[in-house]
Amino acid sequence: MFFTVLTIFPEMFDPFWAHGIIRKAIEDQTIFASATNIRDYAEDRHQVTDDRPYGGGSGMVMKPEPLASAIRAATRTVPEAKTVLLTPQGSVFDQSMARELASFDGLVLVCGRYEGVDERVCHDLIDYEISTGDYVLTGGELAAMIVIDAVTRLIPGALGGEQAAEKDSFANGLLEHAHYTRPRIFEGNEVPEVLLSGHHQEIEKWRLESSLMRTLLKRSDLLQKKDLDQQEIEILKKWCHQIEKILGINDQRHKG
Ligand code: 4GX
Repeated sequence: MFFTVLTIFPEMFDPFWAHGIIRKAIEDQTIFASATNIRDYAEDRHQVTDDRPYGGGSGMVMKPEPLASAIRAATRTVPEAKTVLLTPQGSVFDQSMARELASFDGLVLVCGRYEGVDERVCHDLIDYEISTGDYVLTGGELAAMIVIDAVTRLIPGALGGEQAAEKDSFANGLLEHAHYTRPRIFEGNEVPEVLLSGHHQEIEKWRLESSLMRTLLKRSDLLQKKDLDQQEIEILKKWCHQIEKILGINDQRHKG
């Protein structure tokens, strides 16, 4: 996968490329990453990348010419690459979008600053408009890092041998189960007994129940979207039954 970032602050990406899974993926040539300064494509003496908005008002707009030249240069280098603009106006980024983007050979990520980008550039040269969430950043750089990070870990070989992208949150539409490590007792709190038992089938069942419970309590919207399998339905029905029993007993008390 080729990531090309277009930004007026390419140095923001130096520490991002230099750590952890991203660094390893670059070293292993699982990904190829670069950040290009849009200013390098400005033709005027002062290398200006912004201008005042037509119609007036405060703030500045990214000039179309340098940005268009930068995008064209990037897509000439990786012709199969898709272009992505990071903007609050985009579709909200999620794991399924990360999977879709991971299927391409290259991504050109355009980071806007100021009030935004001239509309004609968006219209003609951008394949995907993506928002990382409903809040306002000072520029698209952090959003581009989020997209690159989430996409990279889905590329085969990016995560170490035993780790696998299929096992974690959202791979199956559920939040991850609770995790524990040593010591067995921490500040008076014990690790659930079953995890010490070595009984793999029981452990898997406990983990599924933990996943389902956390998703139900913290993100019930995810459960509503999910296509539940038979085992998951059985667990939810069991809880439902238990809750109905408790409510039934309480009802009796109020009547009686
Ligand atoms: N998820 N911003 C981009 C400038 C801008 C505005 C319009 C292009 C079009 C953001 C987000 C985000 C703030 C980055 C405005 N560029 N990006 N910037 N949320 O808030 O991705």
